[in-house]
Formats: sequence, structure tokens, C-alpha cells
Amino acid sequence: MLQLPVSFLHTSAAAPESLIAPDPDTFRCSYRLAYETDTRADLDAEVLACLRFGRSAETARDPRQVDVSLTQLGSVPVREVWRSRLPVQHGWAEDVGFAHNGEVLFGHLRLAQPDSADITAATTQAYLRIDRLQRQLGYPFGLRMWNFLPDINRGEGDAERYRQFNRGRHDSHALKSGFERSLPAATAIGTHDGSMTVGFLAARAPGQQVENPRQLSAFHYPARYGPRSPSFSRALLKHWPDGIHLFVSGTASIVGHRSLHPDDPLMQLEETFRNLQALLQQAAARQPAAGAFRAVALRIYVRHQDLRRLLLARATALFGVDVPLLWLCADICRRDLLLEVEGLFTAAPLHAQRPART
Ligand code: 3EB
Repeated sequence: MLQLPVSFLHTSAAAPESLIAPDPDTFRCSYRLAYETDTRADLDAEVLACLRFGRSAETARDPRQVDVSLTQLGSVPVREVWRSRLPVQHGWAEDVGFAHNGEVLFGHLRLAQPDSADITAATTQAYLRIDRLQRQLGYPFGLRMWNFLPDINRGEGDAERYRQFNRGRHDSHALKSGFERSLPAATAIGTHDGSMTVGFLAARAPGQQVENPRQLSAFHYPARYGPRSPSFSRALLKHWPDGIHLFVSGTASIVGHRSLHPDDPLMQLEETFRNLQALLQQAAARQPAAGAFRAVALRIYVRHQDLRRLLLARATALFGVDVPLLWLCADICRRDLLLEVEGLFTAAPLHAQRPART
């Protein structure tokens, strides 16, 4: 896997040589993430979670199987597989499918046809159920959440479903004091199949919130974006014994709190890339000795199928040819946004740091 282009990694705090991405084999973590060719095979014992796209959910599912009804764009369909290096235990609790390995808990909850009038209540209930399971299993600290919501842009003004969802999410998170400093990274994306799916990753010890200096924190958005602001961190930095992971939230063409370039997908991509650069710099400033962050896997959500063709060359140039980039067709939570990028980045911890290249 290649490092990101140096432009992506450069910070003013350190010379570029110290930002060379680490060799992935110089450090390990108790789980790893990969895109694999999508097959119908049963899941191996080591699998924590397997996300498949563009399929409707099957019955009698393995609790680790997460089906998301978003069309995957591009030639070879892949599944996103989280594999564990430690033994995995899995099961169901209150309809939440889960798997854990002593260090991380991955889970998901699928609500068939949540009543559209009640998406707020459905969200609060889902989040409280997830929180109960996290505490029962001993992983109380949320790292990352994915929210796939049917018809996210339906409804006008504060009746829009995304805003209703935000109300429910906020009200469940806000039960904890100081919640704005410990919010997980997140994505909220629209689907068309009627069901709502929430996926989550949690840990035994907290991660560190990272915000983006180019963007107002989403939890401080003004009320014009809805009566309750979106409760998520721009990124979450997590130290594992053998690696540092940065969970990057869905990132779009927003500067301050405003959407930019409403009708220009290429400019939205450039602005999104600048936001990602700024966020990585911010994370690097938190961990100056840990070396560069390397993209392990990225997802790009685009509002129309045709956008992939339009953006592919530039996206590949920006993110690097060897960075796995999964294209999904989806509704973005603001109507003027045409795309959003999220992903997992990793950096070597201090003790795995290699000397600069010879
Ligand atoms: C934004 O920055 C764009 O509501 O969980 C990105 C990532 C966005 C997560 C969420 C929304 C969410 O506001 C949208």
C-alpha cells in the first residue's frame, strides 16, 4: 500500500522526511480493515464485521454481516471486512448484532421501516440500545458511528428527516455530561430502501476528539441547520497498543458552516480534500512523533452515479492510486452537497517509528 502524496501529509511542524508513511508491517493492531472481492461465502471465525453494499438484507444473518442498500459504483464489487487478530465473540442483544475481541466492539442495528413521523424517537431508541450494549460488554467509549437513513432529505425545514434524526441523536448523547468533547466520529447518509441501519465501533478506553480548524464543529452549527446540531466529532484519534488509528467522519465541501460550490462537483472534491488535509494536520499536531497518517481505506459517497466518471481521475490523483477508494451512490445530508469522503487513517506509534529512508 502506498503512502499518500506528500502534499497530503505535509505539515509545517516537521520536515517531510519525518512524515513518510510507515511500512504497514512495522506495526500491528488487534484488527485490520480491507476491501475484498464480494462473495457469498460464510464469514471466517476471525471476522468482526463484514459490510456489503447494494444488496437487500438476507434473513437469518450472522450478527457480523451488515448489508447496506447503497449502490456501489465501479467495476468489481467489494465488501469491507474488519478482521481480528484476537479471538472473536459474537451474538445478538435487543436486535443489535455485535462482535468483540477484548479491544474493540463492532455492532449494528437495523430498523425495518422506521415510522417517518417518528425518526427522532427511533433514533433515540436505537442509540440508547447501542449504549446499553456497549456498557454491558464493557466498551463504553464510542469511536465511530455510521448512520444509513432512508430518504434523508425528505421533509421541509426542520421537518427534514436528517434534522429529525439529529434531534434524536443529540437527545441520546446529551444524557452524558460533557458529551460534546467525547463524541464519536460519524457519517450520516441517505438510502432508498426504507430501513435504517446504524453501525458502530467502540472501545474499552476513550479516543481523542480532533476538530477541523477550517470547519465549525458540527455540534456548534447555528440553528439554521436544525434545532439540534449534529452530534459528532470531525475525527477520533485512537491509540492502540501497536498502532494509532484516525477515524475520519464524513467530510464534505463545508467551510465554517457553509456549503461551498453548490453546483460544482470538482470544486467540492477539491474543498473536501483541503478539509481532509487540515484535519490530518490537526491530528498530526496532536501526535507529532508518531509519523504520517496513511489512508487505509476511504469511501466516497456521490449523489449521482455519473459523478464517479467525472471525478475519478482527480480523486485518484489526490488520494493516491494505491489507496483503496470505495465509491457509493447515496444522498448526502445537505441538499447542496454532491459528495462526501470518509475513512480510516493509520500511523505508527513511537516505538514502531523507523528511521527516515536511506
Ligand atoms: C457536515 O460536515 C456534512 O450528521 O453524522 C458529515 C459527517 C455530515 C457526519 C452526521 C454529517 C454527519 O456537516 C455532513
